[in-house]
Amino acid sequence: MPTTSPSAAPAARPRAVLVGVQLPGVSDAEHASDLTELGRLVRTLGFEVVGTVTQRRDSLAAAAVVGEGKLKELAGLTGGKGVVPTGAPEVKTKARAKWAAARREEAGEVAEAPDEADDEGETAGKPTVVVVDHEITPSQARNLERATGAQVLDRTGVIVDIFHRHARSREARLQVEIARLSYVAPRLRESTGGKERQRGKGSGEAAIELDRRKIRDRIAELREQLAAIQKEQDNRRHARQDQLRVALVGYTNAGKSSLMRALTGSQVLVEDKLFATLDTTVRALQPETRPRILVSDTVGFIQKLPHDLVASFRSTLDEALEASLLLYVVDAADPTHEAQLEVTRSVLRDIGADSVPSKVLFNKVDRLDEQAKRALRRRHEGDGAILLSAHDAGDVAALHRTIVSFFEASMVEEDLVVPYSRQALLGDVYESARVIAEDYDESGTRLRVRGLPAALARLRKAFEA
Ligand SMILES: Nc1nc2c(ncn2[C@@H]2O[C@H](COP(=O)(O)OP(=O)(O)OP(=O)(O)O)[C@@H](O)[C@H]2O)c(=O)[nH]1
Ligand SMILES: [Mg+2]
Repeated sequence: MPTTSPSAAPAARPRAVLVGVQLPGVSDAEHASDLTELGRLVRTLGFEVVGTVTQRRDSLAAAAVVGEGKLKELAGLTGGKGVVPTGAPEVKTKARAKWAAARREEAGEVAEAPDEADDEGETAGKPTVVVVDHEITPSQARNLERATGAQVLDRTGVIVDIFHRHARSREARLQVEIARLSYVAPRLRESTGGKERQRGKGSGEAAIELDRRKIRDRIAELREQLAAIQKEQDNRRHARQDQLRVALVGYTNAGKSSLMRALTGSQVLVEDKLFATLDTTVRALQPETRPRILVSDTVGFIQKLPHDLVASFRSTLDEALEASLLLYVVDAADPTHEAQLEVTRSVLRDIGADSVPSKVLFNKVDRLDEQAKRALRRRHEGDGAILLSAHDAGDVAALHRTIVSFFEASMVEEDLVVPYSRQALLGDVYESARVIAEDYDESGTRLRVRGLPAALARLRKAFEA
């Protein structure tokens, strides 16, 4: 067997093969774009995609996702035997052992991508990871692992791992950890099934039960911590309630954070990676307006986002729910952008944010030629959609004006009298509304102000108290 020289090994990234089943009702184009997206997810995890195995089937094969013939083809790539051994002990590979060990680690780091250098020799150069574009059962995963000799991940597993790596804030970390443990727990029992059978009933089973109980306890503990943090954040959000707020929402990698930077001058992370942002950031629109407008950047969406993950990011999305204006950011240069917009709409519908006024922003138009731009403009004529590039200062300034005029339209003008006994509240008035004229008489400071009805109502109440 050829061996790679040690000097070449450290630079090499682990190789992965993608597996997709084209189910009835899924068009060729949809199937292809699903796999393209899976490839981007897998590369975001740091793997190199070296092949794709697809099959048209009525349903996923119960044993190992794909049929026997395809399984052989897949195993040919990874260097496995290509058959599912019935009742035989689990195939032991280094990748598999590492994977299992990491999965069993109660709350530690996620499985590292297998180190290429370790797998030199019989599997040198061969892909060590198989990624299936569907949610698969633990037994399908185990069978695939046995047949291919590779580590097997499904779409959910990949997304959970990306989230785990990208989570920065304490809240995001807690959310991801809960989702990850929920994903791991049911798989734990099955993935160690081979060992269990080998030893017979007894120690193996007890150990797994212990692991699972530990995981359940850990999840409960994390949920408590999360609840405490979220209570704090709810309070903070509540305090921002009657402020002017706009949220950037949309598919992952659409350019939300880039627009956030351009609109607010903040240094939020922008990366050509999926799920670069997992935390909500709130900053004031720049140049600042009176009253000021707050902009929030949010976590991106993706098709087939696992339900657990949606649930764990619920509080992050509450930010969107409470905005007065939602900007749906779309990557116009992505051929599947219409489908991506639909995913965004459906997630927001699910959380009840579809009644919030919104505008669609077709971003990255600098990457479109004139013809494509014209077609896009024609398709969205009259629906109020905006074509722009986050990298174009003129476009960003125009968006700034659009946001300001949206809020202007919902603001009203009123007179407010701030009694002399309440002058300390003047600062609050200047924060929450725009003061057009100021005068003084015996009752107090008389102000002509412009602001959102809710903000003015709150101020008036404060003066009376
Ligand atoms: N050419 C071009 N690239 C853009 C534009 N806007 C964003 N990008 C690039 O698209 C990639 C993703 O941008 P982000 O702003 O991180 O996207 P996001 O929506 O915040 O992504 P997530 O946080 O991963 O959901 C980066 O490489 C950006 O530089 C644009 O208008 N034109
Ligand atoms: Mg982002």
